[in-house]
Amino acid sequence: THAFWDTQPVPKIADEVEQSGPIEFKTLDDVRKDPLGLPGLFEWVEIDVNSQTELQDLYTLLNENYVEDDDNMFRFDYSPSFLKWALQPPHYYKEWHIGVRVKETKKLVGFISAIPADVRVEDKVVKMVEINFLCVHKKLREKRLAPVLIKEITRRVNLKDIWQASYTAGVVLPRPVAVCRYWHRSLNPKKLIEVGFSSLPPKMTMSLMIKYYRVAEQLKNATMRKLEKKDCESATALLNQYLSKYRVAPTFTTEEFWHWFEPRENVMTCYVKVDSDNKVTDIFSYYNLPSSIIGNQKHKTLKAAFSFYNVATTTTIKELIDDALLVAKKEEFDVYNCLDIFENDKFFKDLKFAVGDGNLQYYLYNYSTPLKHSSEIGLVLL
Ligand code: YNC
Ligand code: MG
Repeated sequence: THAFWDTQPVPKIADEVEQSGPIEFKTLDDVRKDPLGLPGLFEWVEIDVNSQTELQDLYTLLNENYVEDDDNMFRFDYSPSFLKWALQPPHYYKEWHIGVRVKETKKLVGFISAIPADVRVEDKVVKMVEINFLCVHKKLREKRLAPVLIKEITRRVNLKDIWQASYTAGVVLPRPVAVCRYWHRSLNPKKLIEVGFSSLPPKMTMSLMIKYYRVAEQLKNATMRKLEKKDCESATALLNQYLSKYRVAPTFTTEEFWHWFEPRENVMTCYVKVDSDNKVTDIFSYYNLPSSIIGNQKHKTLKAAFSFYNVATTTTIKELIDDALLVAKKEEFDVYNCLDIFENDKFFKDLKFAVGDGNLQYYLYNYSTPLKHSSEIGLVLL
């Protein structure tokens, strides 16, 4: 049982869901106007990510306390510039960047965020938020602070007349819309073995391993280049068209598209191919999310690229991602990670991806819809 989740508008694990739609209907009159109560030692704050010191506080909280793998060997290390980008898309609200500080010392010990997004579920575009970066300091775990953070962000989102949310988590809660898996493509096998991310199979030598994972030297799509502002209208149209074939997928305005895909050093890489009329025909993109390597003397950081949105029309998805691997290798990534959403399982085997351990669940808040296969999901959350 789930003392908190059983009180929330989400389907029960055992419910039969056949139709899509909201679970409960409320109006602004039903929403409390004052913040949830916090234990007396703590206070609510808004984190202003445009302030260097507040951004640094958030960075440090997450760097020391955010998501780890099941064996506690690696912990996500979202950079300050990544966090600024992730939290400030068009029409973001600063009051949705919620912190909890210790009153006396002002130490930041909790955080949760929401950003606005239009996500289509089956045939309906739903105005919702994406929830991310829920974090409670390690010393304050299992004291039921997380439900307070979730209820407070829900209240602040509801105050803007928004009643649905999407989020992903490694834990199983009531109730997943899809159960997905990461696959990993080694780019720097020697380092991945040294840090315990991968292991040398029996009868394999390090030099054979290095040779096996070598990437091409030339782009398969020789004319691919970085996305530029002038590509935006055409690229947005191409991406929205492509996303229309998935059961759960966002829709992007041109403005949102540019925010999410504009090349940003050490944050976002996006390449496009254009035809003779300057129309974008193919896109690959990935974001830069390193992990801290916990307790390794030689290596402190694992440099990981995470596949974002890709569209292939004049090439195959396999050749397109092969090009992404080449660029990621040039940018000195150690590994390229990719969920089994979209049509991604078409290229895993050929491009030498290996399946990861642990699932990533997709969720919707206050919206029920039948369970989806991972390949029906067209949404990437950071
Ligand atoms: C989780 N990840 O089940 P029950 S993902 C949601 N998402 O409730 P306590 C979670 N709920 O089962 P702790 C959750 N993890 O009793 C736990 N829960 O009903 C539930 N880790 O609370 C859990 N970040 O405070 C239980 O647990 C209750 O101290 C227990 O805190 C949890 O960002 C956490 O993995 C995750 O920092 C904060 O462990 C802490 O353990 C931590 O006693 C490392 O909480 C970092 C980490 C989570 C990353 C993410 C998405 C979050 C989605 C939250 C749900 C949003 C709902 C929609 C809201 C807007 C609605 C509108 C409109
Ligand atoms: Mg707690």
